[in-house]
Amino acid sequence: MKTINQVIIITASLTLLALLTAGCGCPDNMKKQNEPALKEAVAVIHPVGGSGVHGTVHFTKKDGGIEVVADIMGLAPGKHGFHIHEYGDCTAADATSTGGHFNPDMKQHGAPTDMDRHVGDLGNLDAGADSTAHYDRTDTQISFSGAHSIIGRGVIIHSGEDDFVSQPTGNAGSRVACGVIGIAKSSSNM
Ligand SMILES: [Cu+2]
Ligand SMILES: [Zn+2]
Repeated sequence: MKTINQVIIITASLTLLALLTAGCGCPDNMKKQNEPALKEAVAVIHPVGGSGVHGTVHFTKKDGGIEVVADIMGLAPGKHGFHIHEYGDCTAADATSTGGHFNPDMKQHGAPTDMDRHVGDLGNLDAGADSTAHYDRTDTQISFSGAHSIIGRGVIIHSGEDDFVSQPTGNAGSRVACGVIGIAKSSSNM
């Protein structure tokens, strides 16, 4: 026959076990506040088909927005449309699996400096005679959180120039390279 003390100990143990197995039980917004803000993202750019176009795009949070730095090789000299597309899915042979330009606000296609533009409209890369392009500008529309978040979306480089006028793509031609925007390892160190 159990004593009162034994019953109390068993009840207390079961309560403790229940608390441990239930986990945090924190509301979601509390969990989010405890996560460090994302500072850096990266996309490794792979060729589509036999284009040979490849490189990296780094995204870094700055006071005035997100700085985008791209270094791309294997391009035909001249301008090439450079966009963030809706899906981070480069599985299709022609990269059409990335969908259209990332456009959460249902706006018109435009130049990166236009008020009326897709969030994904980053303009053009400009490749020199050596087939490489360097791009560095800070964008105020893209984000690492909320409706404009680019994390997990696609980066596409096109065969031709984005004219900033033709709808909805800028008439930039086929897709010659594709990458997926992921959280950079260095992001956790900042
Ligand atoms: Cu595009
Ligand atoms: Zn667009």
